[in-house]
Amino acid sequence: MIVLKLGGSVITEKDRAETLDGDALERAADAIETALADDEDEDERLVIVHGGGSFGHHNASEHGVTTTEGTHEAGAVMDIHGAMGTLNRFVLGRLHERDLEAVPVHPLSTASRDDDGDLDLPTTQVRTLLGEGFVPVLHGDVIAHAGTGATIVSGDELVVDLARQLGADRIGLCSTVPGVLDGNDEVIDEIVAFEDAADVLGESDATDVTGGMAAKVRALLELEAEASIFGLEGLEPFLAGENPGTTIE
Ligand code: IP8
Repeated sequence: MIVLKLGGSVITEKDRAETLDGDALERAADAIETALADDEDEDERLVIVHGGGSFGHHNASEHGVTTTEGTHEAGAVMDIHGAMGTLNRFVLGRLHERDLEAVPVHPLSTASRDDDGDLDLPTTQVRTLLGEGFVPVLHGDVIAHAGTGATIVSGDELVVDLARQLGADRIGLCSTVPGVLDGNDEVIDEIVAFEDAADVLGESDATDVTGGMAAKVRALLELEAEASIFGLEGLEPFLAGENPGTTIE
């Protein structure tokens, strides 16, 4: 079973509010279609999570909402969730055009955080959808947070939690870069400890309320399953079982 994250910066123009990168999304959808068509036994289960990019992050920062700073205003929740819902419909639309049985799972309606900020993401729905042959498509969202109102849950956090709960075999993060880059802009093939790449792991440069590459690597290192970070050109090879980009053990 594979958990795949489509980075928000990959499928949107990240610096222009609510602007889709239609070509990139088409390419991603083509790669997913190819992978599922090649899966003769139909046993390759896939869960997709997408990030926000220019949908969601701008709304979240306008309302001062982060993963820890919450809001008690329904209008703010609707703004952020609405933007993510719009992007989710774009993603689903491209998958449906390819006859893939993709259905949305909105974290606002299922997930929450406790007083300590720990995520509770019920997965019965996702498991059942998978068992029935659907491709669940989740997204970063705004969710209920005990004592804080509502805060952001990033796609990365969902990927890590889903991978752990569902016992994913492989995790893929499709990003704007071809992998984690070293000081000479070369892809680091493998990271087994944060220290392997600590000096090159900076923060994300555009508006991103949920952290950059460093946060991704830290979270993936905690997982049992092997994870890969790769660019759009790596998506098809990844889904075909190869290890493009950076492998995080
Ligand atoms: O792009 C965050 O998801 P991410 C979504 O995976 C928001 O960090 C800001 C609602």
